[in-house]
Amino acid sequence: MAWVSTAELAAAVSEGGGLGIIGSGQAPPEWLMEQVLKAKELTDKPFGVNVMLLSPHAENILRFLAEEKVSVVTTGAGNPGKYVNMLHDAGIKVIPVVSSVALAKRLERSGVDALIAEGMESGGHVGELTTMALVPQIVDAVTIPVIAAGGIYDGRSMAAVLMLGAQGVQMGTRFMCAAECTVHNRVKEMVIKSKDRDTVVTGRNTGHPVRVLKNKLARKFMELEEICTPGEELEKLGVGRLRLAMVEGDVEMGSVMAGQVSAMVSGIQPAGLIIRDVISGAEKIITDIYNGKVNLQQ
Ligand code: TUI
Repeated sequence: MAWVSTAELAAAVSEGGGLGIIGSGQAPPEWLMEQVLKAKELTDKPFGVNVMLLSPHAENILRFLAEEKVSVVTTGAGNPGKYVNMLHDAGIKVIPVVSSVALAKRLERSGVDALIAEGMESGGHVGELTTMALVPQIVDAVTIPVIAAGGIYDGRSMAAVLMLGAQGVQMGTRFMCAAECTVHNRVKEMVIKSKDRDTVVTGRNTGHPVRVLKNKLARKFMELEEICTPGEELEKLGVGRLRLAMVEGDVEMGSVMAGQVSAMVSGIQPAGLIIRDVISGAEKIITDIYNGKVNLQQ
């Protein structure tokens, strides 16, 4: 959610009853510092920051976050094990995103507070397993709380992952079209127009597969991958493409990272309303089940 989940969206999510997360991606530390200070002005509620561990700025950003004492740090695209003690000493909860059971177990041993199990339905950097298969495997492998991500859009999907043993959900794509989200309007329009098969995973042979909405850039990647272009060349083509889409609004030559539930987003809604819709939808389904309205016996 780098360049998408800025201070405005994170604060609106926290104000709306969720835990807003600022995405830092590959942004320079100065940009993130500004965002954290802005979020503190916009809300008194707890919020967090996601640190993308492949970023050259990851370590500096983590040191800054320890000084600023944000409530929560989530991490993506790597193993944050060596930073856990520093963040805990600052009173920060550490919740890494994982896409495999092996890393989940390793991180539990490092003392992290919870895990986000993210299936390959999600946007951006993806693993190999779907949410449906990954979440119960991680729930069975660890004793710390598991938050499910990837493919969560509404009360139905939230109820489904709670059934799999998750204790909460992380949602990105639906919040791209939150009223408070500062992403470029052309990106919001593209998400709203998208259909079920409009996302694709590119970059598998760079070792960093990412799910994006299909556009000219994605098609270029697919062509180059077809002729086995070396990973380094593809990496070069990808530099700066996320910001180009999300901030500049170039939805043809930029990288429009979004999850498979993009197809379900049909309009702009305030973040607080999105949260209420998801929670009340899940509550209704679960109440119906416990009241016997869903009867599995013949
Ligand atoms: O991180 C994400 N989503 C992202 S990061 C990103 S920017 C990017 N830039 C260059 C190359 C690739 C991506 C866009 N979207 N989501 C969380 C996530 N983390 N999903 C999967 C993982 C993950 C994958 C492997 C976490 C850990 C991991 O293992 C590393 C290890 O050491 O075993």
